[in-house]
Amino acid sequence: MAVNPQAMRSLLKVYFIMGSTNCCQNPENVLQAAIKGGITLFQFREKGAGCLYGKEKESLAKKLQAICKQSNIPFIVNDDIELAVKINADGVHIGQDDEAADVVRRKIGSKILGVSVHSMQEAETAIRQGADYIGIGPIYPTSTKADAKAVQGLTFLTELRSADIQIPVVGIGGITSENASPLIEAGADGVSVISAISQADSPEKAAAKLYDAVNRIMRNA
Ligand code: 3NM
Repeated sequence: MAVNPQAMRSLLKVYFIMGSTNCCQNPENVLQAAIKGGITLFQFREKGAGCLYGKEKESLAKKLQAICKQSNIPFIVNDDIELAVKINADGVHIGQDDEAADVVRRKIGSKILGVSVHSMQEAETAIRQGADYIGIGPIYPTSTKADAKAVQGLTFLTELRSADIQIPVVGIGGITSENASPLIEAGADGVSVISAISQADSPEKAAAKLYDAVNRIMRNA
């Protein structure tokens, strides 16, 4: 673990994930609007048909990183540990098909480390190997990730919290401001979204609505 769990929990509230293929507008404008709306953390995830590679990918990463820096929003890189280290990102997010979390932890030092998990065993391993937070999903049906696993609803999240696993947790998959509340009630520290913000007519308003939805439940908790 490299980040104070309390600080990590606040950062997870509205975790926006995006790459160039997720946007119908210029990604820089989308990110700027999302920040205005109140996102708390950003992940650069450049994946899927038509995505950028090499120098072009790095160039977009640096532009988005600079936008995050201006507003003190930590900038996380999905999967590409080399890129994260090269541009001195604030953290990385990895899945189960990537290198083991302890190997990644050694490469990134005290940067934020997030790991996607789908079972109790994967969660325990991620925690032991130094994850700062875990991501679980898909909570609801999503068409954004082609190889997403079966929809799990709140079952796994509820199981995790009943087992008294206290690591910061964020849910992902099909989340919108309309369906975010049950997730927070079930013990998630925040929501991560791609299309709810990146495909919105107003990414700023969409981010603000998500922020309100999450905070409304947290204040009542
Ligand atoms: N990971 P949207 S679902 C990137 O289940 C990603 O691990 C998932 O996009 C998982 O907010 C997903 O548009 C896509 O549904 C999330």
